[in-house]
Amino acid sequence: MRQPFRRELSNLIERGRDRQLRLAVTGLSQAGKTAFLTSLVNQLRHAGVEAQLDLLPAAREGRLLGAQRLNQPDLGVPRFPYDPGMAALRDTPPRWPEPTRGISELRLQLRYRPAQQGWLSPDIAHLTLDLFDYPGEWLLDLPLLQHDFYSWCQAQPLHSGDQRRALFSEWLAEADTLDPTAEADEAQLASLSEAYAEGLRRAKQAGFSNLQPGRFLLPGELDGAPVLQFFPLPQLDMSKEALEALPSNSLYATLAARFRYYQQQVVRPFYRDHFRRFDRQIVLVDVLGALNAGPERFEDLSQALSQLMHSFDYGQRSLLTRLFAPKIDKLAIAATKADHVTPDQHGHVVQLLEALLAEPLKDLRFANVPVKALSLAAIRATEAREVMHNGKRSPALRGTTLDGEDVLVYPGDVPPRLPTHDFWQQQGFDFPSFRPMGAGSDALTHIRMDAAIDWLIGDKLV
Ligand SMILES: Nc1nc2c(ncn2[C@@H]2O[C@H](COP(=O)(O)OP(=O)(O)OP(=O)(O)O)[C@@H](O)[C@H]2O)c(=O)[nH]1
Ligand SMILES: [Mg+2]
Repeated sequence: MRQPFRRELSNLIERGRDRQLRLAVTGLSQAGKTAFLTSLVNQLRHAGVEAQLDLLPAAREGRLLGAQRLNQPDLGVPRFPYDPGMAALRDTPPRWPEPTRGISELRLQLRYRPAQQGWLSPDIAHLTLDLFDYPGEWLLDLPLLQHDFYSWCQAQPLHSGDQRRALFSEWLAEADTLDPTAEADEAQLASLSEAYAEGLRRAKQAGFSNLQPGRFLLPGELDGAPVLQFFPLPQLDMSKEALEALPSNSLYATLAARFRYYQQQVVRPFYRDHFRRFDRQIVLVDVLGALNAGPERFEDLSQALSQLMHSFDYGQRSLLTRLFAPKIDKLAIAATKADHVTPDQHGHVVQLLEALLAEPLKDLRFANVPVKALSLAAIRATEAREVMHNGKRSPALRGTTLDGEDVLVYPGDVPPRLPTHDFWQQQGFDFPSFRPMGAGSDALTHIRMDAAIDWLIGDKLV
């Protein structure tokens, strides 16, 4: 194809696609996805008026006129509960939006004035943003698609870490003695599956992240269905070939068949319908929460995220992939809830996030995908203050705890690298959970939502 013609065609396609962007908001349970989406809609809806979006040039220059919600493409999927979320935030006292129990979708149309006015360019242009929300627990299942039953069993951290092992102790005591060649006993499978699910629930409660299968934690319409009656086998002393040659009524073959069914009938459709076609991505990580929770859970989060990032297609878009196989060509990684630490610590939070995601970041660099790391608070719950301590000014945070107590705290220093043994020994980091700051009818107050929005969609608003 001749060069000028090719460029022209590419521009045309780019302009066509530009009007629509699918943004993946990725994060494990409680990472802050719903808060991010609620704030995103709120900021963009207030963009033309009182939202504080100075780091987003289109808003700063007064070209971003606002956003409205459109009917989403898939009428079978519930709408993202923006209004209930805002109602909770505007309540007295303000409350956080509810944890997510199922999938919901959202289509936003942004109106803006293009930066450069030519005789062919329109006065007003539109960008449609497709977003969706889901329970973080279900996201944990995406890495399961890369496995067969044998490799899945081996990939589960069943014996690693004292705290984790203790949470699964009842299940492990029986599962460790199972003979994969024995005939499957339905009653035993049902009770062991329930014990495994109970272990996962306890581990989630204790702050662990790397928990599969995710539907065991939040079954939705699958509650009680036999497809959820399986678990990994902790002791596999035989070769894969020998195990796979076992008769279909053996324990191994029965569990493997249920695993396959779960993978193909539950996880694959979820992936196919919602996770395949994205243009941009923001990965939200509750780094500070993990720091608060201790070394074992911190390491567990790092592993869960590394596995997860293999589930997405990254790479520069070519003419063909733009049309037929969209890839994520730009992403942001964000440490959420940055208002849990004083502003002087924000730089360290970003460095720590980069250290936590070191492995996936290497792969992304190799694929030449631009990545920006930042810390943000989608919905602020604290204000930065200064206090006099021993005659010196020190930074502090003022907020209201979930129990309604007004407090002034210094949560501690954030290490700029993966925490050392000494850091964990000193237990140097602690903070309470805060109530969100009330919003009234104004835009929600945030930290660096504008920087995140600019990185993710700013280039489409020129
Ligand atoms: N201080 C502060 N807390 C936040 C912020 N965003 C979220 N949180 C807290 O984190 C909790 C979880 O946030 P959600 O947005 O519900 O998390 P999620 O990723 O949607 O979680 P699931 O729906 O369970 O997957 C909230 O209930 C708040 O307590 C923030 O910007 N600042
Ligand atoms: Mg949610």
